Amino acid sequence: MPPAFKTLANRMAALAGYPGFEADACLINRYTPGARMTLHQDKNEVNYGAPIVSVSLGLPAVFELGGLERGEPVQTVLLHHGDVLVWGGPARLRYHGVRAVPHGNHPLTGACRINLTFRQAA
Ligand code: MD6
Ligand code: FE
Repeated sequence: MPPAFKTLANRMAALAGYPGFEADACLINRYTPGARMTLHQDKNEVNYGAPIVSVSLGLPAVFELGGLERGEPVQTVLLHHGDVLVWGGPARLRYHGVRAVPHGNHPLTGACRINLTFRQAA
């Protein structure tokens, strides 16, 4: 992982109230217009004590944040280029997803959205 990415993720987690966070994994997803991610829980890590740090780049997208059970109502957050969302603690296993990315052209990424999701997996 590029050191600048790790530093960013660790600092954002600390700002959000997770000072011990040490990112050791980064999933990168590229969304073209129309692509979406259905509601899910991030359950692949051993360590649910650590938060998820999500960095959005490029085209905007509507992020959905549900509850701890599937079927609970969702809150929506519009994520723009450069936004960082951190969820952890009692929110760590909340269902979440991304609605279909709208058509558009971002000056830095073109016709796509890129999401970097940092975790402390170990
Ligand atoms: C987002 N991404 O793109 C949210 N989850 O804003 C995720 O929820 C996600 O990108 C698991 C694995 C990769 C992801
Ligand atoms: Fe996720």
